[in-house]
Amino acid sequence: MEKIYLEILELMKQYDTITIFRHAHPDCDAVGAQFALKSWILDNFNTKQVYACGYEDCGQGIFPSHEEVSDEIIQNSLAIVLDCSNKERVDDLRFESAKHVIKIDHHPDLTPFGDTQLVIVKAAATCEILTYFFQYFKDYKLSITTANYLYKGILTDTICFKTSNTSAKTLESASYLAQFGIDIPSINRELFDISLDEFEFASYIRSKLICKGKSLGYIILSDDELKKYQIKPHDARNYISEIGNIKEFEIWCMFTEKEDQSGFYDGSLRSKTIPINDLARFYKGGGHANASGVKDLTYDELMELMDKLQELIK
Ligand SMILES: [Mn+2]
Repeated sequence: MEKIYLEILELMKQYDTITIFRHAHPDCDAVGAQFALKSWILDNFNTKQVYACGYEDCGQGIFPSHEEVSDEIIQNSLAIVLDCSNKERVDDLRFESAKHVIKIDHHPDLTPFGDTQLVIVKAAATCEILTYFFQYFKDYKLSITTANYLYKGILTDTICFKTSNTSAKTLESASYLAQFGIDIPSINRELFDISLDEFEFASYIRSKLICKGKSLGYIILSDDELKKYQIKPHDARNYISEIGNIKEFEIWCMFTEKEDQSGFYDGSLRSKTIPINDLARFYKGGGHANASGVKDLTYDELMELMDKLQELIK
């Protein structure tokens, strides 16, 4: 691993302009990694131009907004793509025009891309990988701002250190970051406190739970319901955690009807231990072994998927 860390640092030193990308619909790990890397580079190489690219912001936590960057800047830059396993999902495909592309990610590397890759599938978050990297270069400055961004990414991708990929190294990384004086309770509040509206939506969702057998539960939300609560399908699916701590469930899912295509559903699937990503890929999705997504399902396909998931449990 040391060799690749040195190679990446060397590339950062070589380029005057660095553009940092991440996946579409960014979560806290994606933007946490993006702004952590940006602040670390600027803290240590203050003459460089560093840009956080992308078109969307993250709906959770407090992060700076994405920046508008010209084609020319990107073409002359070193591009670093974070937390994104396939290039189609990068939130700004212009990264491909950069002089050199580095991919740093923790998702299964099914479709490698870029000129240099740092992929650690065992890491619970891309922010965890960056923490290894910054820890390796201990002589460089790591500010409390950088530590804050990284901690937010690790905390959210592990759902507060509860996911199966939370390892000793994950906790060591969090512990390392804590040494820089981050405010742990206030980060928790920033990321996880909910508004009264959100509380009411969560209560509604709980009332919509359907159980299939003892070990499988799912929720389906129609476009009308989403409009009534003024919530976007993607944001609504984040509420899957509302049914994530039911003892009886091995697998639980949440589906939302598409805004622009009535009768079609996107879904999030979660499991305690049973791998579900192979099945998810069959339904135009994929992801981690215990957390995957599916896309563009008709109601019948959705029911068929429920049958197949039930078979996986047996
Ligand atoms: Mn991630």
